Amino acid sequence: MGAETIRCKAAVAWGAGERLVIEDVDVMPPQLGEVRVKLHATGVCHTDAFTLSGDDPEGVFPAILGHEGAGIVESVGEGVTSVSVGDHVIPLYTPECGECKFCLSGKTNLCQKIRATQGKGLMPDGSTRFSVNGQPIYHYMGTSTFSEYTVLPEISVAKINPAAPSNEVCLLGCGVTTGMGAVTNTAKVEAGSCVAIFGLGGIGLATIIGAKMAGAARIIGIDINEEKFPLAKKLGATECINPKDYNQPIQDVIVGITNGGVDYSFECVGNVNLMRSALESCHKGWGESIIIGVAGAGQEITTRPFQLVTGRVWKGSAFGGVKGRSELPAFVERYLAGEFKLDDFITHTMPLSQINDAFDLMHEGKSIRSVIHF
Ligand code: NAD
Ligand code: AHE
Ligand code: ZN
Ligand code: ZN
Repeated sequence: MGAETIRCKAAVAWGAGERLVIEDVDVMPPQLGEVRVKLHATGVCHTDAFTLSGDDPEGVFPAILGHEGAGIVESVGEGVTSVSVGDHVIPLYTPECGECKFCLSGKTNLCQKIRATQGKGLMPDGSTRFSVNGQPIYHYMGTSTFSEYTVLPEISVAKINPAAPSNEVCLLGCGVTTGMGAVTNTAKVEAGSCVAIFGLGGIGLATIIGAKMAGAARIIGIDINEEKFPLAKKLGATECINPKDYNQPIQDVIVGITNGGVDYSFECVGNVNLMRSALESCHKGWGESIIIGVAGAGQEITTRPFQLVTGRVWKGSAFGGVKGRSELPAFVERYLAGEFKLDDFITHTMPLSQINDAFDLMHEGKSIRSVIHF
């Protein structure tokens, strides 16, 4: 007999700018090529707050947000072959079908197989698996991890070592992988490099870990909240600076203290002015700036084209350029082997019923990551 609809608790975003509401949500069984996952834990990433704010051009409501989860496969739909009931998985907002033009290119992790429907808050067949009292609720980033149960396409889960603790490796579903991957997969930072990291939240701190692992000689952390500095230094920042302490543009400060600019910079905030600063902090001739932060609808980046003519490079990175199904399980193994820690990121834990606190803490600058446990 096939799986039944499950009624469970989920945090529903009914509208932009509203607080989430814990609802009894009906979660349909997984359909062809889909799996239903029981979440054990989920982190709260700034991108969830970004979409909830109404700034995301792809934001649709009502929706179940959340994209940084870990859990176990509860049931599988017809035709599913790569995962089984009981497998431990991390949901992927960047799937990996292995057969689309993007997957086959060898140049990107941005699988496009289901991107169109995912961006509309729908499953690949154009419908939704969530409802409240019969009203359909949209999915989010193909993952919707702020729910006790969620449904995902099979290509949107990475099977991981069951020994990994979900309450920590959920952070590999977005923040930590994004920062580490941006260093190794996107920038390909070399040993001895000089690196500047703008924004020392979950993403920036993971970028510091990646830069230290890559052997960067100098890692400059930049944030307007100095409470972020001690952890940044513990993780590997060689110095931290607050742009508010200077009466000249922060890029001029960085160029001045680095003998001409950094080899690599990373924007981990989502502020288009800071993206310009990050680019212009780069060394003439070769410096590369990686945009990780997500900016709102209508925002655009600017710089003098001369900055690029003279050799600086602007790049972007989504999920750290990491292919989820083929590369993420190895991140879990490296974590289990003790190569890097995740507990430093977890400043708060709470049950789903208190998820709004996680957003408040983020906006107050008091958290790195809040982890919701189910
Ligand atoms: P966060 O809120 O934890 O951290 C943001 C940090 O930026 C904070 O420490 C804050 O004090 C700092 N900051 C704010 N304004 C600043 C300024 N003007 N100058 C310097 N520092 C400033 O957020 P997070 O979860 O680390 O996410 C960071 C950004 O990365 C967000 O835009 C998020 O949407 C984006 N993101 C992108 C990807 C991707 O794949 N590209 C993945 C995850 C998150
Ligand atoms: N929907 C937004 C863009 C949001 C965005 O850039 N998302 C990142 C991941 S952020 C994770 O915390 C991403 O992966 N982008 C690639 C993609 O295909 O969405 C908008 O501006 O429309
Ligand atoms: Zn995220
Ligand atoms: Zn693909």
